[in-house]
Amino acid sequence: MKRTWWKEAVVYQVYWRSFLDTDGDGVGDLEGVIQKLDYINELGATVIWLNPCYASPDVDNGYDISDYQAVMAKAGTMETLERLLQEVHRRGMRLIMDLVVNHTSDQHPWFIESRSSKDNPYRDYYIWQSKPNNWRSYFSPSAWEYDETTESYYLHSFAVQQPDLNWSNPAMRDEIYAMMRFWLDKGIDGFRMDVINLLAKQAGFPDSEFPENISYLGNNPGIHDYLHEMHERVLKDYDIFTVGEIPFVTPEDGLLYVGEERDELDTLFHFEVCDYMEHWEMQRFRDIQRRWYEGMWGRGWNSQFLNNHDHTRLVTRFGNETIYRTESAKCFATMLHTLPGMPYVYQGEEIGMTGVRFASIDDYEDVAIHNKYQEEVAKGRNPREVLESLQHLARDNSRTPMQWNALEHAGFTEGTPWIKVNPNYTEVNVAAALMDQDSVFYYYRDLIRLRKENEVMVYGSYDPVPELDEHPYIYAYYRVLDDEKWLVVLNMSEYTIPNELPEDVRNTCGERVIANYAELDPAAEGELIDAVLRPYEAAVYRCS
Ligand code: TEU
Repeated sequence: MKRTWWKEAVVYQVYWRSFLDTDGDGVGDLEGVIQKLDYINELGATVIWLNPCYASPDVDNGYDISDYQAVMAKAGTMETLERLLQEVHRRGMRLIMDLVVNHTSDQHPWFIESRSSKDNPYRDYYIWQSKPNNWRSYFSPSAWEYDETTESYYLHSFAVQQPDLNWSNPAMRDEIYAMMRFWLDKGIDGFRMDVINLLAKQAGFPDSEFPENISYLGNNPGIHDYLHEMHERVLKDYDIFTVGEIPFVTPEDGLLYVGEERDELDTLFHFEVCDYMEHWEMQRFRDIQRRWYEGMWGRGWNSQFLNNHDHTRLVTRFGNETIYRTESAKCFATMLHTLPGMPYVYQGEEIGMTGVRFASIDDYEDVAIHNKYQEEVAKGRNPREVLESLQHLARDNSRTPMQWNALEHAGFTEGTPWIKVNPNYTEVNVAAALMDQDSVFYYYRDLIRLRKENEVMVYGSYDPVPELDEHPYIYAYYRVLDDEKWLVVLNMSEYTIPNELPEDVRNTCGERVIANYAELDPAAEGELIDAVLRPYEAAVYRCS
């Protein structure tokens, strides 16, 4: 298997607007990221993924770009971004940025030109039809918006203010490739590619037969031509890595995007867990891991994450944010960092930050929840019930400000935060974590350090312990590389349960490498030492 620097990476995702505000406007900024690089470096992350900071009207928090080669004023200046890149590299880390080229902002000059007349040279930079089909957008009932000026409808897979680019137009593609080179020539180390499989639309825009009338297939015809061209025209000329955000794909589909011989992308986020599992489902998760491992291992590379800026925080969604917040945070961290594929740490995950339940829809900031709330209330549904139905998975759960300390606004800003701080910041914050040797932070740091020192965590095979492969709570698997064999044992529940590891396994895999509970004292516990797994107990053993 080909070894590369990025396969060995641990990526830390910085949602800069919620990371640290240094100019008092209540919004995080790039200067704030620079000021916290030593913190990220102390954690041990090797790559930083920076969410979009390009010029934008900010309808969708930077995912509606009006100038790909300028920096959004609230984030800082091009000089700040260049200094951030220098400071990241000076510490031996790398920086990847978002590539958002399925759509632009409706304020992008290209779209302003395109909508001005049917014969404008930029008309076909976007997708115009004389009538809509039944496609839904992610953020509204229809993916089509009527435009008076040219009496036509334009496609927007997301907000109305995010018109889809027409990737069948080579002139438009040329401009995207030039923009990519602009950033790569500055020295960035790759791209996270926003909804990259949506670039190709189904020919003729047929009505959708899918649930919710979504239009997206995992592999629309043409998508691999575009990505292969992108690789040939840009990507192959740089020592970078690319991760595609690719919803709606099976492992077989996924391999078409990231297969090592495909010359397209390097790795991907699939969303079989985060788009479809509202709460933890052990057997379903195991099945997903098995299919993606069997479908890709040795031929393509997977990514492992359980939250990001679009998905609520993992301890709230999948773990236990009340009684066992730190134990479950460490348990899920052990899983993410020992499964095959590269792990991503979303800011705040490393201190066990939780989701929120704001009392009013007015406390939420995300265009997605506001559109959905209005759509549902317009149907006559009870507003309180609608809000409660949306809170669990609301994207704002992960967008509340980073909790640096127990001071006002969690030390995030000296102004008024753009979004409310999670009220638990007085207990859950970085300052408290750094003073507690048993904190989630130091556990993440130890996991990441282990990964750097042990290739088995990166390149080892993944073999579930057969006797436990259907256990409702215990998730146990081996990672094997050459003569190094590790055993991972996780109690993915809030219960103290019998440890059903087979006797011979316990006898041959007894050397603890890392664990989230102190080892039981053999003298005090006698035979009990192996008899139980405590709530969210996680341990990694070296096997002889
Ligand atoms: O999200 C894409 C997105 O929302 C869907 O693909 C769906 O959420 C997916 O299956 C992942 O769960 C990206 C950005 O991450 C998001 O912040 C933007 O709002 C969106 O694209 C539009 O650019």
